[in-house]
Parts: sequence; structure tokens; C-alpha cells
Amino acid sequence: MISQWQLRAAFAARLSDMYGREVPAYTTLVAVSREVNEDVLRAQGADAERLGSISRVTAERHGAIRVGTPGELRQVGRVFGALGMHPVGFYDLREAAASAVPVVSTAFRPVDGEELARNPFRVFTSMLTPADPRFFDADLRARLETFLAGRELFPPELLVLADRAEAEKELPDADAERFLELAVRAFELSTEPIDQAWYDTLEQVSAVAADIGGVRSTHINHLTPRVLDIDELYRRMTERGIEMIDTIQGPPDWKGPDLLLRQTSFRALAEPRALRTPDGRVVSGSLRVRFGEVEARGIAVTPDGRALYDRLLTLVDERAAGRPEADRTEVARAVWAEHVPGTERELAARGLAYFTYQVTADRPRDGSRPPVGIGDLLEQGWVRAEPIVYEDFLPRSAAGIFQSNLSGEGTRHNDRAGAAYDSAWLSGALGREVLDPFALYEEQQNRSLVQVARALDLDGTPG
Ligand code: OOG
Ligand code: NI
Repeated sequence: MISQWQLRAAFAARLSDMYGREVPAYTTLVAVSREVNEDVLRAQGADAERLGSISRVTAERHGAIRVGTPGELRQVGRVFGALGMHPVGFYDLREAAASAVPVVSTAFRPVDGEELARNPFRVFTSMLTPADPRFFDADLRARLETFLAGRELFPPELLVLADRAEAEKELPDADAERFLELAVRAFELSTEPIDQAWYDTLEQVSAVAADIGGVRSTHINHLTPRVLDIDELYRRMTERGIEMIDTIQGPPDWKGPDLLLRQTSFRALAEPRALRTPDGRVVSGSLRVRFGEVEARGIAVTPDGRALYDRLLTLVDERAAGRPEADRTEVARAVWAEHVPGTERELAARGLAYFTYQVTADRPRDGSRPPVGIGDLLEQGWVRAEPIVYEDFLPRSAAGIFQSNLSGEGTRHNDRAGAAYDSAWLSGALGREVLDPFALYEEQQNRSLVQVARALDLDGTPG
């Protein structure tokens, strides 16, 4: 029998092999990431593993896929449900991007600590929004919806196996093999000729819309390894002659604790694709859609910590306005030094980030009563804190990643009202509850605080 987490780990590994064959530069990215991780581990020892064991980090990937309809999204939910991955978070990239990115998204990932430690594979999953009049007029919307209704992304056999794996939390060896084969195949780049006129029509609206709705299948858009020093990775990739996007998205490189998520990517590569011309000939053309991305993960922040992050993004935007891109990093670093606590302890005491807490072995044993607040408990050596890793995404970074790899800006009519989507809508479309990432981190933190309270015989849980 193959258990869910084994299926998930095997799927991630096979997808990675497949993507490496399709996009060889991805293999370089993985190799360079591994070198950087080994160097960081050598230089920092145990500190390098504070946000995840080296074996977790080395195997860690996120993927990105894009689908066209709620029905397709629901099927994606079944395939990932088989792998113990649940939809977490709602991202509205239509709002986060300046150019035309007509999608709303969620991320499928494991949610419990043990499952994450076994294999944290996650997939950022976007769904096209043909009903949004800022991008699609009534005629194009109707054509697009008809086109999407006529395609099948996942064979029924795959979905049947997926449902079984989800219900039974495991599959017999032969079925597991078949499931993995079909699941990986569903995300391969299709060789079927693309209707050039249709693709072009959509591309004028949005390159993302063309990538999703211009073809009769889906494909993995990128796979992202995790690296322990993203600035060093960026330098090494550039040295190797691989053209990276201009920036590292997310928090700046600064002297304090790593927070949230930093990401960068190399530019989308021209890939040969068969095109069907309006006069019916099949010619070989090329499209630039798929790229390679890499990320460094930091500590998960609380809603207060997130509000601070968002405020600082705006502040950096204001201060860096009109200055060259290179200065932005300096500006961001200065803003962070000014506003963000420089130690984990201070982040914890101010309730800005999530930690799990354990009582220390050498806590006071002289009969004195422990203090009430978490800051004092830490300060006086009663408990210690381990950071909780951020397992999710950032809308502004995601929009930046989408945008920096688009061939054109597309068109959007900001004078029209957008179609409304939110987390509840997405839950309904999926037939699965879209979980709130903050609630998941909070629960994990609270469980540890309840144990601390019990061990120290406190009246309530420390806050
Ligand atoms: C998804 C872009 C978002 C990330 O890491 O923020 C993303 C896409 O390009 O489909 O993957
Ligand atoms: Ni990504």
C-alpha cells in the first residue's frame, strides 16, 4: 500500500523529473539551489535548519497551474485531495496586478505539521475569470466559455483513482502507479497544434488568458525549489548567464529574522509549440510562458504582522517612487530596519509572528511563580520559541511573478465594475472549504501554548 504522503512525495518528484526534461533550465536552478543550500548548511550548521530540516528543504517544491472553469477547479481539488493537499487562502490577482491577470487563485497544500514535515508540496492554482467585464466582453466571454466547456483536462480514470485515494488515504501499489502516471501526464505540455487565431485573440486581452483558454489542455507553469540564501542564488544564476527578472519579490535582504516569503525567477523561455494557422496548415512556432522560480521561506506572520508588512510595502513604494529599481532594495532595507523588530523574541512578544512554544528544561525551579505574558516567559527563561514556517503565498509577489513573465500588458478596462469573487465563492466552486491560513498557524501556536500552560500550571493560556 502507498500512503497519501508517499503519493504526494512521489508525485512531486515525478513532476520535477518531467519538468526538468521539458525545461532544462529548471534542472540548473535545482542544481544551483542545492549547492547554495549545502554551502549555507556548512557555514551555519544547525541554524540553517531553524526553518525546516535540510531534507525537507531539499525536496521542497511548489508548482503553479492554471485552469479555466469552476468545474475544472473542482477536478483539480479531487486530484490534490488524493495527495492530502487542501485549498488554503484566496488570492485575487486581478487586483494585485497592474496589467491584465484575470484569475483568482488558491494554494493546495498539506495542513498538519506532521504532513508538512513529511513533504510540504504545494500548488498555486489559478482559475480564469471570463465573467469579469474588465477583461472580456460578452462575445469573447461566450466564445471562451464554449471553448472551455468542450475540453477535458483530467481523464475519468484518474478522477476515480483520486477519489479512492482520498477516501481510503492510500492506494494499492498498482493503482498508485497508474494514478501517478495519469496525474503527471495531465500536467505535461501538449503537442496538439494550437489554433493560432484563437490564441492571438486571447493574447490581446491577456497572455495569461491565452495560456489558459487558448489550448485544450493544462500544463505545469513552473516548479519552484526552496533555497536558504536567495541573494546568493540570484548571483550564481546570473554568473551562469541565466537572465533573471529584475528583482527579488517580497521582504528585502535585511539583518533581522526572515519573514514570509522571498521569490525570484528566470525569464520565461521560448518553447517550440505546434500552431495551426488560419488556412489550416500546422507550423512550428514558439511561445514564452513557462519559467523557473526559486524561493526562500521565512516565519509566518499574524494578521498584525501582515498589516505591518502591507503598510511597509506602500511606504517603500512611496519612498522609492521615481528612483531606479536598484535603489528600491536600499529603501526597503532602511524602512524595515526602522519598523520591523530585529529579533524573533521581539516579534513574539509583540504578537507579530507565529511560534510554537515549549517549556525549557532549565526553567526556574525555586518555587517562584511564572509570569503571565509570553514576552516575560521567554525573557525569564521559562519557555523557548520555535518559529512556524510560512507555508503560503503573497498576492503582490504572485502578481509580480505573473507580470514579469508576460509577453505584453494585455488590456483592462478599469472603468467597468469587476465580477466579484471571494473565498466563500471559491469554496462553493470547489465543493471544499478554502481554509484560512492565519487560522491554521494560530491553531498550531495555540496547541503549544495550551501545553505550556498545563506544564507550568498557569491559570489561562499565555498571550
Ligand atoms: C502563478 C504565479 C504565482 C507564486 O509563487 O507566487 C506563484 C502562475 O504564474 O501561474 O506561483
Ligand atoms: Ni510560484
